[in-house]
Amino acid sequence: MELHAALVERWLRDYLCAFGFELHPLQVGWYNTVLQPSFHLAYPDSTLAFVVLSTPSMFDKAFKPFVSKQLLLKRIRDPVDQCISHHLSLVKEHFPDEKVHIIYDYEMLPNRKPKFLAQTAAHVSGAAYYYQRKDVKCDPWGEKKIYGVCIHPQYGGWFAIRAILIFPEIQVPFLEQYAPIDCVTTEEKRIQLLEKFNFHWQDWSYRDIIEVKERYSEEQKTYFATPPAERFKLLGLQG
Ligand code: B12
Repeated sequence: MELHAALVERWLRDYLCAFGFELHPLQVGWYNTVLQPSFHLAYPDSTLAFVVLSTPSMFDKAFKPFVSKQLLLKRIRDPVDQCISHHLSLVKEHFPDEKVHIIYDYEMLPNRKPKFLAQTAAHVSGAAYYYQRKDVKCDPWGEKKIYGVCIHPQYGGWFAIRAILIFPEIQVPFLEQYAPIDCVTTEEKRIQLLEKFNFHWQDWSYRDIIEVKERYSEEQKTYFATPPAERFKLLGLQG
């Protein structure tokens, strides 16, 4: 990787990892080539980008301190989203001479399609393997719509894909691409995974499809199982 890009990555890693985030670099072209044009990100192929994941420890390392410091959270969005945008805005401020475009997982285009496909970005950056229906040879689902799911080699399904950071002025034509680790290898397990993610996602079991290093605490599970509108109350903030 070019020196400038390497320095940017080093700073981002040092800053974000301390808060329980994980970072994976990619060229925008890797993402665009697997997608139809309507989903393309409009940057040259060798543009540097990073996928940002939150790992289980983000809740204690970033979210709880963030909430305790906020006297008045803006009520327009989920507190977790606010915490993440707080940290990523600080990233932007750290690079005042650099253009940094941030797209969050929840951002939609006017046609209601997501601005970026988080799972595809995670897969092409090597962060987490994206298991899709087409990864199963003989599938049992007939006409049903089956959504795909990413599995992280260390955290299984206990993580979220939060954003993509794009540095339009940094080109990295020699960035090395790493394939994501295929950790759900058998047909049987892949079917089980997609069944769980699509039809039983609320019992959390898809997240444990492989042995994991760390999962969400009971406190974090309760928080995420609470509908967004009621989360302010759960945090003891005005509801
Ligand atoms: Co949701 N959801 N969701 N979700 N959702 C996201 C997918 C995401 C990534 C959010 C996040 O992490 N912040 C996570 C998944 C994490 C993971 O994969 N480990 C997530 C989760 C966790 C959930 C829930 C469990 C609820 C929750 O806890 N938040 C449930 C589970 C599903 C269920 O209901 N049983 C859930 C539900 C939903 C609904 C409300 C149903 C919708 C529709 C789901 C869907 O379409 N997949 C939903 C949405 C809309 C999203 C969101 C915002 C966009 C997904 C989307 O519209 N994709 C994403 C966040 C994001 O991406 N910004 C979260 C569009 C479709 C067309 O994309 O199926 O991947 P696609 O198809 C593309 C690929 O196949 C690609 O091309 C296609 C497009 O042309 N492609 C590729 C083609 N060939 C190839 C080849 C390769 C190698 C690759 C990599 C790609």
